[in-house]
Amino acid sequence: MSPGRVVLVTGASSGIGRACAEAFLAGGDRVVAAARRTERLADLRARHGDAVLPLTLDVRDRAQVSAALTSLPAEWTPVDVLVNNAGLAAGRGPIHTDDPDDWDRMLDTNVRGLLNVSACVLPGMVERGAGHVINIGSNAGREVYPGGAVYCATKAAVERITRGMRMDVLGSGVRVSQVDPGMVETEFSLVRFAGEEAPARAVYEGMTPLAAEDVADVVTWIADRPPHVVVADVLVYPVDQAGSGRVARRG
Ligand code: NDP
Ligand code: 8X3
Repeated sequence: MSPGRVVLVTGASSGIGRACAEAFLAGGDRVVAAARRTERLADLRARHGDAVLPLTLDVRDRAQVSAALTSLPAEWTPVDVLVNNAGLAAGRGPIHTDDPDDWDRMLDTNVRGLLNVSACVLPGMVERGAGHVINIGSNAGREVYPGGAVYCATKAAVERITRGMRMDVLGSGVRVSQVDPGMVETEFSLVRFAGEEAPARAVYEGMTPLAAEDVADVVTWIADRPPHVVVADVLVYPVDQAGSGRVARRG
């Protein structure tokens, strides 16, 4: 264990990101909690006080990300661990009827956003010869399913970036890992179905999905390995899932 680290979590206002923030805080780390919804971040701060630095930002906006991360208060630098978690899926329609704006949101958030944040944090890690980047991919990056072409492509891109990043920093002491969750019940499906509750709920009907905390357990376990160990990647499913679309449902 390495308590007292500064951990930057993107997408800390909900789901896996919020659970990661809570888990690192519970382990004695301090968390820079980044997302767009300021009020959610303020709630995290209210519950954990000085151990949380809320950072309102949109990972798609490179200038905003850069301004926010280059002006962190001195006591919040350097960032020891970066959890690149902010992301979303938008839509489940076939690609020929998709709204191209949804493609942009997914590509800009899941791929460019991850790069925008990494660009601000990784150079310092390499310079210091220490640090850990943990990217949240998905089983969707390892497979493709109908209605998921672009989302799956963004997560496949995350996998390529993780592997390439690990090669590029090789020898510096910086660690790069990836966690690929299967189905996790968060706000993910609500966002994917544009706020429609019935189709979002149906995704998890008759099966037991992962909880965000299950993924956070994996993320903190990876971060807590000794400095000479890098867990390259982990695929974590609920026991009711064995692949995209391969879900055991009861009732
Ligand atoms: P949630 O919708 O619950 O959380 C998504 C988080 O990402 C929110 O905190 C949201 O914050 C943040 N976010 C989205 N867009 C932006 C943006 N432009 N700038 C900053 N933050 C942003 O979903 P999950 O927790 O499930 O998703 C987290 C990650 O896990 C995603 O990368 C997702 O692809 C991945 N994943 C999810 C799985 C699942 O089944 N749930 C399975 C596999 C991977 P805000 O809206 O406040 O900006
Ligand atoms: C999210 C999991 O199965 O909806 O990455 O693609 S899935």
